[in-house]
Amino acid sequence: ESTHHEMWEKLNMDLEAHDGLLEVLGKFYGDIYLSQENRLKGAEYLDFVLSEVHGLRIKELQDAKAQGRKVVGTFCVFVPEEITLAADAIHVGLCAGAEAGSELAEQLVPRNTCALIKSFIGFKMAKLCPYIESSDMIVGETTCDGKKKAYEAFNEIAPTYVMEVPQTKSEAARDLWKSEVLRYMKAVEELTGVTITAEKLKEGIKVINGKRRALQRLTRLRAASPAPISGRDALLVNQISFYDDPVRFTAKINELCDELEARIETGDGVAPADTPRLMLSGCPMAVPNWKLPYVVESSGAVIVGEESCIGTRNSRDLVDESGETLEAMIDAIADRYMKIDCACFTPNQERLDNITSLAKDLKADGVIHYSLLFCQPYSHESMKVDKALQVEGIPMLSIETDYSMEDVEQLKTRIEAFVETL
Ligand code: BJ8
Repeated sequence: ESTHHEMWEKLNMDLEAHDGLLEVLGKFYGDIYLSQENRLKGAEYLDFVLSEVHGLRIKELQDAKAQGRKVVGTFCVFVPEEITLAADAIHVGLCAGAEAGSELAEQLVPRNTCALIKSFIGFKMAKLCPYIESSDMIVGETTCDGKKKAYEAFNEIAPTYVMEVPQTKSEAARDLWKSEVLRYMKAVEELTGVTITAEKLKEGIKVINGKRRALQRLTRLRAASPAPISGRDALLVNQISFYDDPVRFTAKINELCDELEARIETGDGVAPADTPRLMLSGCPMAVPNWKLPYVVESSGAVIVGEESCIGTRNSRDLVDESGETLEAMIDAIADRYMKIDCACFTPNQERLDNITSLAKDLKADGVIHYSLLFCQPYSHESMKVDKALQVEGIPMLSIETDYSMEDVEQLKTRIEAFVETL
């Protein structure tokens, strides 16, 4: 503990406020996670990583930095992790899911900004995030208006490199995106002093595909009834995928999947087989945003999937591994990332198709669409998602909320009423 404090102090964090945050989080985690019944043995890994998310993992980053490696912090699944890895750098997610610092953030961004944006700005301003402080390069992207304007403001307090993500899936958009992937590759090479070779990039692609395959395996296993893992734990797996070392993470999640397979064989689950099965869809839930899954799973339902960037949107597509030249691999990476069906794209029919087929694959009885307050892209699409699901006879409930706990009772009432109709 005391060595962690020294490390945090060196990172110029606000120790007192940070201790307070860890205490609140510890209690929150106990209530939401440790209280679950019939949890998997593999959840020990999740508990450990989460308990050391600001401790041992930051220590690992610091040790790697001492050996000359660089850390790249990101806010969006569009930043190609394969390239970061190929330059021997470490790729971490910086999105935050807690309200701490949000009031400070309102000095830099308008009040009617979504909670996810306010949270990462607030964490920086309140000196609460050891990942931001450990990052040698912070990468933003032109996705929603809220984010792209926020990075201009954020750049004043933390220099931010911005990738231009196109808004359509046209050929011209794909050309722009490929040029952005190349520009990112150059920037990472400059940062690290490492020249990315075909061999290194091939390895990066292999490692990140491995991580995605493990997550895909988890998704498939959740089609089983009774549900073998809670939605809370599955969300945590996805959240941790943005922080932990990818090779270690992949091994641990494959072990967890072995345990799930054994459970499924014996018909064991986290809830009785007749428990209504819900899929979540919409905005990403950054750690420690566990509010909605907790409310849903305390309302007589079990969550069987997350159609979100901290969920299947980040694991569904792999990079083609057949390319042997650097050029072919860059093309494969550009193509894979252009498949991301973020609501920032127009039109975005793929997302509707992906949601309906995922809901069917997971045998979901209903879908809860989740938009953060003030998130235009996902709020708009919630209406289209509702219509697309209606055609398939799958009921949907649309929820708009933020990170505050004030509406928990109200959410519970609405979700219970929805679950009763299933
Ligand atoms: S690829 S979903 S990670 S942009 S919730 S900040 S959209 S106002 S997060 Fe995202 Fe990349 Fe898309 Fe995925 Fe804006 Fe909405 Fe806030 Fe959002």
